[in-house]
Amino acid sequence: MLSILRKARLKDKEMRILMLGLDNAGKTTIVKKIMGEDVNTVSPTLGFIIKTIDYEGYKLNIWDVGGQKTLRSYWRNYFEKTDALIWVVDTTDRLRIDDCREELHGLLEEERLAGACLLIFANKTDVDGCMTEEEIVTLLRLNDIRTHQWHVLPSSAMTGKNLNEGMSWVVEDAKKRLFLY
Ligand code: G3D
Repeated sequence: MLSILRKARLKDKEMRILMLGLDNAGKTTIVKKIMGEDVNTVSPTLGFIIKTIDYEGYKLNIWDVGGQKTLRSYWRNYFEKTDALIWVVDTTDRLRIDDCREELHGLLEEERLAGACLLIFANKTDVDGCMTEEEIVTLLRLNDIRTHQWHVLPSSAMTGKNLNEGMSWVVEDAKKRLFLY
């Protein structure tokens, strides 16, 4: 049933994308940058924000859900009908990378996210001394992921690096899966 609904929505050229990650990773700033909004006036996401982006004729509904520890138990309320999951990592935050890995791997066990592809934005790569893509792959144990189609991209919400490339991967992957159901 879910796959039929998903198919119908893809035919309507509509996708539901959930953007998650620890707080301060840059989720809201990424959404703002993609939307062409001012990225210098971002305040922490306390609840959630839904933004609709028109991308290559697709309507992308992006849910930006707050990542503070107290809010993480609410994430599961947003899982239904998710086509793609974008996981945002702060590459300057070495102290919380273990926490970040545990939250990500926990999320991937969620049944309702089973059909979603996973894009990882290794964000804030404009900052000197940030973790490299290779470090992120190792520290988040991305090669252990067998349940989801995943892709990692170094990004910057400040310069816009790889944000369009990321959205494009998400759209292409969802389109491909349309023929698999
Ligand atoms: P969140 O929505 O994941 O909680 P925010 O994160 O989008 O609120 O961003 C948290 C802080 O990180 C913000 O700084 C924001 O400007 C900064 N930030 C986000 N993305 C990048 C990036 O790619 N590069 C750099 N250098 N900074 C980034 P403040 O100072 O407002 O807390």
